[in-house]
Amino acid sequence: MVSRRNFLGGAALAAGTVSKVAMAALPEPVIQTSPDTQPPLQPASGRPYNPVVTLNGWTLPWRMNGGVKEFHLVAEPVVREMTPGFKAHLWGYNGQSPGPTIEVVEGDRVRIFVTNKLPEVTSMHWHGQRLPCGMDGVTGLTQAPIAPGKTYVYEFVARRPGTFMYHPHADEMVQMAMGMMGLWITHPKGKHPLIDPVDRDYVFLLNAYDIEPGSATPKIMTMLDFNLWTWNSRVFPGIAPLVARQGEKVRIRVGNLTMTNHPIHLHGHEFMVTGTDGGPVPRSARWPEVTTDVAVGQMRQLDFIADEEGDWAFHCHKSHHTMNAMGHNVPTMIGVDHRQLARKITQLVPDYMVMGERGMHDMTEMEMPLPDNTAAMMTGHGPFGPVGMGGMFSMLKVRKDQKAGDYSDPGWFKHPPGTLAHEWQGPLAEPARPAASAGTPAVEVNIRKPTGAHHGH
Ligand SMILES: [Cu+2]
Repeated sequence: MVSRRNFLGGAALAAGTVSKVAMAALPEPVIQTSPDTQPPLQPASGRPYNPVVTLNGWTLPWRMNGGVKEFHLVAEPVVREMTPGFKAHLWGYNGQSPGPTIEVVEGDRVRIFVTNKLPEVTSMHWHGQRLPCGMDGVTGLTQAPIAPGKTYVYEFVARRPGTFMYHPHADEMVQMAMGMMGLWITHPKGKHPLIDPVDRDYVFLLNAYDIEPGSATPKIMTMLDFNLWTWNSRVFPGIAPLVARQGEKVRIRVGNLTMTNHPIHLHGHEFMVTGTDGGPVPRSARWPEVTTDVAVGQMRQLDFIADEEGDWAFHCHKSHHTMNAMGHNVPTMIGVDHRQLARKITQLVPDYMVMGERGMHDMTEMEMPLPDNTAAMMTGHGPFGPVGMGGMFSMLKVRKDQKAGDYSDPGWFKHPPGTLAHEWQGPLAEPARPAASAGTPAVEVNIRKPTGAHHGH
C-alpha cells in the first residue's frame, strides 16, 4: 500500500529519530509495503517518458521544485515477503527491499534526499552515473558517513540515458547482504539513435541471501554459500511473471548485486543485449543470444519481440540458483536404496526422511513438514504438476489477446491441438548396442560425493 500523505506539502511527519524541523522542507517519503508488481508510474510532471515496470516492485514518485526533480529515500529496516509463507527481516528503502526504482529523463536535474533510519551509518552510491565526485557516495573517500537520524542531499544532472542502480558504499558487506539496493532508469530525451521505443520495459535486480530455514534475518558474513537466490528479493513462486501481448517489443533490464555471476536464460525467443550500465550498445556490436551472463556489479538490457505464444521459462542457468532454502552439505543419494536403513533409523528417529535417492524431483511433491517461515525448496504448481524450479525463476507469458498495458497474469497457456509434448503410445524398438558390449556384465557404479561444504557456486 502506498502512503503519500500530503506528499507535495511540508506537513510534519512521524519520522522516528529524525528531527521534524529538519524534515519539514523535504518531500514526504512515500512508503510501499506490498510486494506485488505495481503498474507503471506515468509521469505527471517533468519531461515525458515511457515508464518501466519493476518486477515485484514500484517506482518512487517525485515532486518538481523550481525545475528540479526531488526524491526522498529513507534507509530503514523492512519486512520483505520473499514468497508466500516466508518473510525476511531486511534493510531497504521506503518500506521495501529493493528500494523503489527511480526514473528520470536525460538532462533532468535531480535532487535526492537520503534519510538514515538504520542503527549504523550509511551512504548512497549512484552506480553508473556521471556526476560531481562529491556526489558519488563513497564513505570516507568522497563524503562523511550519514549518521543515524541524519539526512544528506545529493544533487546532479542525469547526463546519459541508461540502466543504473543505487546502493550504499558504507559497511557494504552488511548493508548489501541485508538488501539495500535499488534501480535507477534514465530515459532518453526524445528519440535516441540506439534506444528503440518498446511496448513493455521490465526491470529487476539479482540478489542473494543466506537465511536459515525457520529464521528471518540474513547471515551477513556469508561470502558465497547463499541459500536464497532472488530477483528483487523474491524467490519463485513469489516472482511475478513477465507478461506480453504477442508481437510486442519487450525490454528486460537486469542488474547483479550478488557475489557471483548469473547466466540469465530466456526460452522460446532470441534477444539482443542493447545496453549495459555503460550505456547503449552500438548496433554493429549486438548479436543474438538466448542466455546472457550478468557478472557481479553489471547491468544488461535485453530487447526482443515477444512473437511466440506460451508460458516460457525465464531463469538463471546455474541449477543451484533455481532452488530455494537449500541446505548445504547434503550428500548425493542417487542410486542408494535406503528402505532397509530408513526402517531401522525411524525406530530411533521418527522424523527421519530420506532425500533424493531418485534425484531431487521428489522434493517438489513431498509435503515435507518445514519450520515456520521457510521457503520450500522447490515450489510452485504449473498446469502439469509441481514446477521443479524455484529461486531465480519466472516466466515470460506471451498471449495473442493480452491487452496493451495490461500486466495482469493471464493464467496458464492453453496449447493448440498437436503442439504439446505427450507420451508415445506406439511400439519401442530394442536399442542397438555395439557388439563388443554384448554379453559383458553391466558395471554398477555407486557414487557418493564427499560431504564437505561446496564452494564457488
Ligand atoms: Cu544464478
